[in-house]
Amino acid sequence: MARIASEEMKQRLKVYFIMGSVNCKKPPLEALTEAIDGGITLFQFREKGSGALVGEQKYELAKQLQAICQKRGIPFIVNDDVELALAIDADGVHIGQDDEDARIVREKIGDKILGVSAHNLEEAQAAVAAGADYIGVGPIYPTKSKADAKQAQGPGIIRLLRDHGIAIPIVGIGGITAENAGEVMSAGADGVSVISAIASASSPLLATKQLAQAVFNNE
Ligand code: TZP
Ligand code: MG
Repeated sequence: MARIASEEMKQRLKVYFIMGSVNCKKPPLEALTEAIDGGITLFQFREKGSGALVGEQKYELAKQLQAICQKRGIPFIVNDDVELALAIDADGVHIGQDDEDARIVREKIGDKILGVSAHNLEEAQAAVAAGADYIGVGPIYPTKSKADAKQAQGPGIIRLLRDHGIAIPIVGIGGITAENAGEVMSAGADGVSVISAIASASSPLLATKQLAQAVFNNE
Protein backbone atom coordinates (compact mmCIF):
# COMPACT_ATOMS: atom_id res chain seq x y z
CA MET A 1 0.00 0.00 0.00
CA ALA A 2 1.24 3.45 -0.94
CA ARG A 3 0.72 6.59 1.14
CA ILE A 4 -2.72 8.12 0.74
CA ALA A 5 -2.81 10.79 -1.98
CA SER A 6 -3.32 14.33 -0.73
CA GLU A 7 -6.51 14.80 -2.78
CA GLU A 8 -8.06 11.60 -1.39
CA MET A 9 -7.06 12.64 2.14
CA LYS A 10 -8.80 15.99 1.66
CA GLN A 11 -12.01 14.26 0.60
CA ARG A 12 -11.80 11.89 3.58
CA LEU A 13 -11.41 14.80 6.03
CA LYS A 14 -14.70 16.47 5.05
CA VAL A 15 -16.81 15.06 7.89
CA TYR A 16 -14.45 13.46 10.40
CA PHE A 17 -16.13 11.89 13.42
CA ILE A 18 -14.06 11.30 16.56
CA MET A 19 -15.49 9.21 19.40
CA GLY A 20 -14.82 7.01 22.38
CA SER A 21 -17.19 5.27 24.75
CA VAL A 22 -17.23 8.20 27.19
CA ASN A 23 -18.42 10.66 24.54
CA CYS A 24 -21.59 9.04 23.32
CA LYS A 25 -25.11 9.43 24.47
CA LYS A 26 -26.13 6.24 22.66
CA PRO A 27 -24.23 2.93 22.73
CA PRO A 28 -20.99 3.43 20.73
CA LEU A 29 -21.79 0.95 17.95
CA GLU A 30 -25.18 2.58 17.44
CA ALA A 31 -23.73 6.10 17.44
CA LEU A 32 -21.09 5.13 14.85
CA THR A 33 -23.63 3.35 12.64
CA GLU A 34 -25.91 6.40 12.65
CA ALA A 35 -22.97 8.70 11.93
CA ILE A 36 -22.01 6.57 8.93
CA ASP A 37 -25.62 6.55 7.73
CA GLY A 38 -25.58 10.34 8.09
CA GLY A 39 -22.50 10.74 5.90
CA ILE A 40 -19.25 10.80 7.87
CA THR A 41 -16.17 10.35 5.68
CA LEU A 42 -13.58 9.30 8.30
CA PHE A 43 -13.66 7.91 11.86
CA GLN A 44 -11.22 8.19 14.77
CA PHE A 45 -11.40 5.94 17.83
CA ARG A 46 -10.39 8.17 20.74
CA GLU A 47 -10.83 6.22 23.97
CA LYS A 48 -9.75 8.86 26.45
CA GLY A 49 -10.77 10.76 29.56
CA SER A 50 -12.34 9.80 32.84
CA GLY A 51 -14.06 6.40 32.65
CA ALA A 52 -12.36 5.41 29.40
CA LEU A 53 -11.91 1.71 28.71
CA VAL A 54 -8.42 0.22 28.91
CA GLY A 55 -6.74 -3.08 28.07
CA GLU A 56 -8.86 -5.90 26.72
CA GLN A 57 -12.10 -3.87 26.83
CA LYS A 58 -10.56 -1.04 24.84
CA TYR A 59 -9.20 -3.54 22.34
CA GLU A 60 -12.58 -5.26 21.96
CA LEU A 61 -14.44 -1.98 21.40
CA ALA A 62 -11.84 -0.92 18.85
CA LYS A 63 -12.31 -4.19 16.95
CA GLN A 64 -16.10 -3.82 16.95
CA LEU A 65 -16.02 -0.22 15.75
CA GLN A 66 -13.39 -1.07 13.15
CA ALA A 67 -15.58 -3.90 11.81
CA ILE A 68 -18.44 -1.43 11.27
CA CYS A 69 -16.12 1.00 9.47
CA GLN A 70 -14.69 -1.76 7.29
CA LYS A 71 -18.13 -2.95 6.26
CA ARG A 72 -19.10 0.58 5.25
CA GLY A 73 -15.80 1.66 3.63
CA ILE A 74 -14.90 4.30 6.22
CA PRO A 75 -11.19 4.48 7.15
CA PHE A 76 -10.55 3.77 10.85
CA ILE A 77 -7.97 5.92 12.65
CA VAL A 78 -6.71 5.29 16.21
CA ASN A 79 -5.91 8.20 18.52
CA ASP A 80 -2.52 8.08 20.35
CA ASP A 81 -2.23 4.31 20.68
CA VAL A 82 0.20 3.29 17.92
CA GLU A 83 0.52 -0.24 19.29
CA LEU A 84 -3.25 -0.74 19.15
CA ALA A 85 -3.37 0.64 15.61
CA LEU A 86 -0.69 -1.84 14.53
CA ALA A 87 -2.24 -4.76 16.44
CA ILE A 88 -5.60 -4.39 14.71
CA ASP A 89 -4.18 -3.15 11.38
CA ALA A 90 -6.05 0.17 11.55
CA ASP A 91 -5.93 2.53 8.59
CA GLY A 92 -4.03 5.18 10.53
CA VAL A 93 -3.02 6.96 13.70
CA HIS A 94 -3.61 10.46 15.04
CA ILE A 95 -1.10 11.91 17.49
CA GLY A 96 -0.79 15.14 19.46
CA GLN A 97 2.21 17.24 20.36
CA ASP A 98 2.60 15.41 23.68
CA ASP A 99 2.65 11.96 22.11
CA GLU A 100 5.50 10.04 20.54
CA ASP A 101 7.56 11.99 17.99
CA ALA A 102 5.78 12.09 14.62
CA ARG A 103 8.90 10.91 12.73
CA ILE A 104 9.14 7.82 14.91
CA VAL A 105 5.42 7.13 14.51
CA ARG A 106 5.77 7.46 10.72
CA GLU A 107 8.58 4.87 10.79
CA LYS A 108 6.46 2.50 12.90
CA ILE A 109 3.29 2.73 10.82
CA GLY A 110 4.78 2.77 7.31
CA ASP A 111 2.22 3.98 4.77
CA LYS A 112 -0.76 4.11 7.14
CA ILE A 113 -2.45 7.50 7.51
CA LEU A 114 -0.65 9.80 9.96
CA GLY A 115 -2.53 12.75 11.45
CA VAL A 116 -0.83 15.25 13.77
CA SER A 117 -2.40 17.98 15.92
CA ALA A 118 -0.87 21.42 15.38
CA HIS A 119 -1.62 24.70 17.13
CA ASN A 120 0.67 27.09 15.30
CA LEU A 121 2.86 27.53 12.21
CA GLU A 122 5.95 25.97 13.78
CA GLU A 123 4.09 22.80 14.79
CA ALA A 124 2.41 22.62 11.39
CA GLN A 125 5.75 22.89 9.56
CA ALA A 126 7.30 20.24 11.81
CA ALA A 127 4.35 17.90 11.14
CA VAL A 128 4.77 18.35 7.39
CA ALA A 129 8.51 17.63 7.68
CA ALA A 130 7.82 14.51 9.77
CA GLY A 131 5.56 13.09 7.06
CA ALA A 132 2.05 13.82 8.33
CA ASP A 133 -0.76 13.09 5.85
CA TYR A 134 -2.93 15.76 7.46
CA ILE A 135 -2.90 18.14 10.39
CA GLY A 136 -5.69 18.75 12.88
CA VAL A 137 -5.82 22.43 13.85
CA GLY A 138 -7.56 23.81 16.90
CA PRO A 139 -9.29 24.25 19.14
CA ILE A 140 -11.07 26.54 16.72
CA TYR A 141 -13.90 27.21 19.19
CA PRO A 142 -14.22 26.48 22.92
CA THR A 143 -14.69 22.77 23.61
CA LYS A 144 -15.92 20.71 26.55
CA SER A 145 -14.66 17.45 25.09
CA LYS A 146 -10.95 17.83 25.94
CA ALA A 147 -10.00 18.62 29.53
CA ASP A 148 -6.54 20.02 28.69
CA ALA A 149 -7.52 21.85 25.50
CA LYS A 150 -5.62 25.03 24.69
CA GLN A 151 -7.43 28.34 24.22
CA ALA A 152 -9.73 28.59 21.21
CA GLN A 153 -8.05 30.37 18.30
CA GLY A 154 -10.91 30.99 15.87
CA PRO A 155 -10.90 29.96 12.20
CA GLY A 156 -8.25 32.62 11.46
CA ILE A 157 -5.50 30.17 12.51
CA ILE A 158 -6.32 28.03 9.47
CA ARG A 159 -6.15 31.03 7.13
CA LEU A 160 -2.80 31.98 8.71
CA LEU A 161 -1.36 28.51 8.08
CA ARG A 162 -2.56 28.56 4.46
CA ASP A 163 -1.12 32.07 3.95
CA HIS A 164 2.23 30.80 5.25
CA GLY A 165 2.42 27.96 2.77
CA ILE A 166 0.94 25.00 4.64
CA ALA A 167 -0.57 23.10 1.73
CA ILE A 168 -1.21 19.65 3.18
CA PRO A 169 -4.75 18.59 4.12
CA ILE A 170 -6.08 20.47 7.17
CA VAL A 171 -9.03 19.56 9.36
CA GLY A 172 -10.39 21.97 11.96
CA ILE A 173 -11.24 20.73 15.45
CA GLY A 174 -12.83 22.03 18.64
CA GLY A 175 -16.39 23.24 19.20
CA ILE A 176 -17.38 22.79 15.57
CA THR A 177 -21.09 22.47 14.79
CA ALA A 178 -23.38 22.68 11.76
CA GLU A 179 -23.76 26.39 12.57
CA ASN A 180 -20.06 27.34 12.43
CA ALA A 181 -18.64 24.63 10.08
CA GLY A 182 -19.05 26.94 7.09
CA GLU A 183 -16.63 29.52 8.43
CA VAL A 184 -14.04 26.82 9.20
CA MET A 185 -14.25 25.66 5.58
CA SER A 186 -14.10 29.24 4.29
CA ALA A 187 -10.90 29.81 6.29
CA GLY A 188 -9.16 27.13 4.21
CA ALA A 189 -9.89 23.84 5.97
CA ASP A 190 -10.53 20.72 3.91
CA GLY A 191 -12.97 19.41 6.48
CA VAL A 192 -14.19 19.48 10.07
CA SER A 193 -13.67 17.02 12.89
CA VAL A 194 -16.15 16.77 15.72
CA ILE A 195 -16.85 14.81 18.86
CA SER A 196 -19.87 16.29 20.63
CA ALA A 197 -21.74 17.69 17.62
CA ILE A 198 -22.44 14.08 16.65
CA ALA A 199 -21.73 11.93 19.74
CA SER A 200 -23.80 14.04 22.16
CA ALA A 201 -26.70 14.54 19.79
CA SER A 202 -29.97 12.77 20.56
CA SER A 203 -29.97 11.83 16.86
CA PRO A 204 -26.40 11.30 15.60
CA LEU A 205 -27.98 10.55 12.21
CA LEU A 206 -29.68 13.92 11.91
CA ALA A 207 -26.74 15.78 13.45
CA THR A 208 -24.35 14.25 10.92
CA LYS A 209 -26.61 15.09 8.00
CA GLN A 210 -26.79 18.72 9.14
CA LEU A 211 -23.02 18.93 9.61
CA ALA A 212 -22.33 17.32 6.22
CA GLN A 213 -24.68 19.75 4.54
CA ALA A 214 -22.90 22.73 6.13
CA VAL A 215 -19.51 21.37 4.99
CA PHE A 216 -20.49 20.56 1.42
CA ASN A 217 -22.29 23.89 1.01
CA ASN A 218 -19.06 25.70 1.89
CA GLU A 219 -16.39 23.76 -0.02
N1 TZP B 1 -8.57 18.42 20.31
C1 TZP B 1 -8.74 19.72 20.28
S1 TZP B 1 -10.31 20.18 20.66
C2 TZP B 1 -10.78 18.55 20.87
C3 TZP B 1 -9.69 17.73 20.63
C4 TZP B 1 -9.69 16.27 20.71
C5 TZP B 1 -12.14 18.15 21.27
C6 TZP B 1 -13.15 18.32 20.18
O1 TZP B 1 -14.42 17.95 20.62
P1 TZP B 1 -15.73 18.79 20.30
O2 TZP B 1 -16.81 18.15 21.14
O3 TZP B 1 -16.02 18.58 18.83
O4 TZP B 1 -15.48 20.20 20.67
MG1 MG C 1 -2.78 12.48 21.83
